[in-house]
Amino acid sequence: MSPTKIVDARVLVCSPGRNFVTLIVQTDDGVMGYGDATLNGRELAVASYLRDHLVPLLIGRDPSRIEDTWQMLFRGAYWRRGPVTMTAIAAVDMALWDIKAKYAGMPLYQLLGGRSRDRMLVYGHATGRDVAETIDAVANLKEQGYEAIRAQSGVPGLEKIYGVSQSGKAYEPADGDLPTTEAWDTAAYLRHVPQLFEALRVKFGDELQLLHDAHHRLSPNEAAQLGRSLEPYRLFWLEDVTPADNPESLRRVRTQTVTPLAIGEVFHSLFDCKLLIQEQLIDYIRASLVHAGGITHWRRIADFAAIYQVRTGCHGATDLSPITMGCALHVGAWLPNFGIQEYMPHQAPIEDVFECDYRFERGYMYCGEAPGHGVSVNEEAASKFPYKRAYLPLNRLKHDGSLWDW
Ligand code: KDG
Ligand code: MG
Repeated sequence: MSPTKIVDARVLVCSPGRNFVTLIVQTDDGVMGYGDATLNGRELAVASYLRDHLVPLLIGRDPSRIEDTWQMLFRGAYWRRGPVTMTAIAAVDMALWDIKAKYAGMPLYQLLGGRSRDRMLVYGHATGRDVAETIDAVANLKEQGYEAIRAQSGVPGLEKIYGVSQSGKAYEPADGDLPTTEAWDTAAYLRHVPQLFEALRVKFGDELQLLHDAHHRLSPNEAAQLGRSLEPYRLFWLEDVTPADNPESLRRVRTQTVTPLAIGEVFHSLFDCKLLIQEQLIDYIRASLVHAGGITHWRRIADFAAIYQVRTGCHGATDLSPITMGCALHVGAWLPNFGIQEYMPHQAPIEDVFECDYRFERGYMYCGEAPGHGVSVNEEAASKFPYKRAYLPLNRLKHDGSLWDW
């Protein structure tokens, strides 16, 4: 049986440990679909976009018309793309796919074309204030069965840096009611990173897959230097070496190093990554389902990437809710050119609010067999965790205090 119309769509903003925005769409016969709409540090802008501009368009629509709804929200707005718009559209799209799969009585991956793989390889995050601490963190993840590990470490002379927890707790970058400030020194970073990976290869040998995130801070030439200096350590990928604004930057990097490159967690659409994919300037595309228009648009990116032998490596930081993870795992189970999935486990009390049927086991994630994308929200529990303003940090050059990319 098919639903006839959407009778309710509501936006839930909650903070069980960190902020999440969720869209809940309900059909006339009571089926609920859930979509993630979280945009770290700008959550309320997406909540308003949904509440004030999209929800009125959804009420009364046929929820089975996913493609037409997507086209209406994207092309019909006149103002296209951008992170707020594309995150809001993604939330609607995930919720409608969830509803369609629930009506079909199938796990979402079946609607996409069925399984291509049994389980999804993930990479975990190892961080330490220095090389020794990072080695311990890698050893710890290895023991948990991870086969691929991203390694970040503090840089001598820099007090605080992206990816490294200062408190001993799990790293959560949106840590201030107002933005905190970090100090940056490119030369110190470029000297340090090869030493970290040298130490990791000496300790763990050749088999372990190692990744690193440069977090958008280098010029094309500096990125090329880093890529070359890391070649002896055979990384799985080097991520976000240059800011994503100029895709042409990657041409210079690509011709200078064979270290595999990944980029795209801040992309919103195929138009952001078209050139990078078409010219085969990257090996992995990192766009996420939540910020790149949901399943409907994201799979167009992935299909386009497949033609050029680019594989996926979906963003999976804690600022993406379990709903995005659920969708990414179903898509990953089907997608022929799936590469790897980032996995940063959410912290308590998130499990009081989100019920998930996916699981992690020994370095791999498994999506569940329940109809839909397998993640739902307990609205009553969510109401106990109200929104708390939180910003990502700012980054300033250590030597003169001018603003840098974070
Ligand atoms: O909100 C910003 C985070 O999602 C980002 O800093 C995480 O770079 C990141 C990653 O690779 O997970
Ligand atoms: Mg990143």
